Amino acid sequence: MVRGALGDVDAFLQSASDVVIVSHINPDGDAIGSMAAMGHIVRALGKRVTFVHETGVPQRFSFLLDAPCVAYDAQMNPHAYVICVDCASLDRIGAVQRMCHGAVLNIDHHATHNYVVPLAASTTHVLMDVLRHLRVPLTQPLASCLYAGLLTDTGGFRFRSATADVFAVAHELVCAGADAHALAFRLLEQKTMQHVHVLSRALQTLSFACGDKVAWVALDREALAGAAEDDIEGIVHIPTTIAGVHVGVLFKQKDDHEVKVSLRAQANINVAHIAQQFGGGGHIAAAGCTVYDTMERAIQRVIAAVCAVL
Ligand SMILES: [Mn+2]
Repeated sequence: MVRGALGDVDAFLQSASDVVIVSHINPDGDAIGSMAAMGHIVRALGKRVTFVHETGVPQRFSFLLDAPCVAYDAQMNPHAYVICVDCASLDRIGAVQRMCHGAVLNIDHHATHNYVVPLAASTTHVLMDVLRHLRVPLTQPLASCLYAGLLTDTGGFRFRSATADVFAVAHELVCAGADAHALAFRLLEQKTMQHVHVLSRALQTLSFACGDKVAWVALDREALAGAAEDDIEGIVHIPTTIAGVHVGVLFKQKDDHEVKVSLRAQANINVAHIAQQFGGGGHIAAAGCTVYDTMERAIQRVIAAVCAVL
């Protein structure tokens, strides 16, 4: 583990009496789990907390927060003390940036901020160090929030980030009262009705190319109507996790001539290179781009580019 400046956290919290806590747009379980956990930590130190988010909190994560989260509006007063959690950079908090008029503490596991542990599995994993340092007791509600972030950011302890250290932290959190079964059900297994509708539409379009080494699904605007970004979460895994498939692709139609493409590689294939051909980018095994063309043509062009490297 890399040690960041825990002294920054001290200095910030010593001078603040009233803190705004915020996370990134399209929040995931780690974002909301970290906001909620940070809320518990700050309150344990006798300070006031306000949760703010650009778009509000997706319903399935809202049970983690023990106080309402205010959806940002431009009339809101600037604030002297803002804590961002799970944000690789400040612009990830969207319009809430306009509220930051003073000290900003950024606690994350992605990049270089006030306090970052880049090798940590989740921001809530990093927050374990923060609460130990501040000698905040690990209560049951706090343990649940921390566990929620660890669980979701490791894909249910399935990703490479699920190290022995992660299981040691998970053990500590379950001992402190985090309900592993209930949290796994609510955060990983339970689906929204919208998700199931989108999934059903996606499966109807499941297609293969290149000797079944490429699989793709496509969601047109009608299939996406009423679905939030969170409802589409995980759909790209459907083509990608089929045995024998090397590259899985999800096409999402945004407009008549605008299609968002997500590429995932199972084998040792660099899908970032393919996304770059269309002006996008990403990682070797997970990349994306936007193709300004009709759905039909976008599918043709991207699948041809994928098949060309197989
Ligand atoms: Mn995270």
